[in-house]
Amino acid sequence: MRSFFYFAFLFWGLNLSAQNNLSPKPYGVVPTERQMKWHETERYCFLHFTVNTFTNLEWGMGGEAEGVFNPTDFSAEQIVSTIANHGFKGAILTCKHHDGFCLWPSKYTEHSVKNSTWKNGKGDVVKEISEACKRHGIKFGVYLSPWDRNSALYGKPEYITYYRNQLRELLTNYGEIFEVWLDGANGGDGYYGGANEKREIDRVTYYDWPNTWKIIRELQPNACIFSDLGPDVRWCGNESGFVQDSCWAPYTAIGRDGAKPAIGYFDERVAETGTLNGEAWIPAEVDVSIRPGWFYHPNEDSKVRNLASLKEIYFKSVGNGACWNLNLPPDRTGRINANDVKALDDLQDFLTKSFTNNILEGAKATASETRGKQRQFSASKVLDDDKESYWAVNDNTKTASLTFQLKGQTEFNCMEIKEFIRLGQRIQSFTIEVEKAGKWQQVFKGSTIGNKKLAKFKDVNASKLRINFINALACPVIESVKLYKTL
Ligand code: FUL
Repeated sequence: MRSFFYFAFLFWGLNLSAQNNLSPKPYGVVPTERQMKWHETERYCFLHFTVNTFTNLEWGMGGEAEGVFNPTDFSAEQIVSTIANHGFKGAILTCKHHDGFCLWPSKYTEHSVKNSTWKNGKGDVVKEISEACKRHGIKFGVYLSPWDRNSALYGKPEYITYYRNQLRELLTNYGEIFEVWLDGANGGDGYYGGANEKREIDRVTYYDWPNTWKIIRELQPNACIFSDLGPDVRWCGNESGFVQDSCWAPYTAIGRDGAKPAIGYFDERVAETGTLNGEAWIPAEVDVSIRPGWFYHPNEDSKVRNLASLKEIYFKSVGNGACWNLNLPPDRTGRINANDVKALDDLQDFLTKSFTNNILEGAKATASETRGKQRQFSASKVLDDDKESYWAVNDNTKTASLTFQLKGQTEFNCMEIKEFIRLGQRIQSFTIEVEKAGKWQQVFKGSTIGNKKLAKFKDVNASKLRINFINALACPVIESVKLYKTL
């Protein structure tokens, strides 16, 4: 009996290692663990809030009196519960915008909430928002503007120490941070401690970014660093709410006019598409405001994006493999305005009604080929809930198909496809077809897939459909496929 168990165990062990050897090798660059967690976050909110909220500006000059910051009914609870209750999984707060005013009582400046009228100088917006995020189980991120129009030091080497000291405060005192947002807007007119002049900096050398990134890694190893160039997450190249339908997480930034790419000075169009066979895994974040401006302005209360616009952004960001960072600017009371909440209600209603019923549940999946004829790589793996299982084909196969037989005729108009991106982004083009009277009819033609593709097409009624993977950089490896009838 003992030897039976011994052999059974040995066989199981051999089988396991054989399975590992059978898996496809990663193709090109792949995401880190911290980037995988970021991909799963999918959508989160920006909170633009500072003196500008009260002065009606987008970019404060830096000389604003601290007393200007005085929300009449600030509620971190209202702000964060609004975000969490609408399915957003994180919040990134402008702890300091270009005007230099700090929403926390920084030790390194007098230009902060500690000298404002709000809560008699005892308030700390960063603390309240971060704690509300914890209570609601969503992630918290910080925006700390590199450009500081208040600081007399700006433009001098000493400013870099000042900036890093502030970053240390934010990354030490407010719990786990999921993203550090580094803005590319830089240099120009400002108050600068009363000098009131124009200061330009060298975008390539001034900030010495690699050494600042080291501080972030040391203090918050799980935080993704966002900037025009990454290193973990890249700006999508526009503030209008999209990446291109063909979008790679792999990315090689290109400089402008033959110069070396720098934060604040690079070719934005490449950021919208990423780079086929790009040199690093740096997926795109789509940051866009729910209103025309980033900060709250009373005259924009009637200009909040409607459902059609928010839907479009969802499909063109999350549905093209990016994450969506939607800005909700708190108003002068210190809350999210009712008009913005109404727009979020409409969006959440649309998402819930559209994406709750996966039509492929209970369907049968078959494939043109299964890697090594092994069950672990079979077509059915795209239908299970296991994020680590996938359908794969043999190494030399670049063209393959997955066919789905539904239980009966059903109406649908949207397919969600996810590549198993831990092994790299591979698919370059695909089509979706449905069977009608024994003939295949194309309903969608797409290019890249990556972390998630939402392929949206006209309503169609069918019981059989297939995805043709037409071209890929390496053998297709597909984690999951879902099918919906969206509103
Ligand atoms: C830009 C800034 O200049 C805007 O004010 C805003 O913060 C946006 C998210 O990034 O670069």
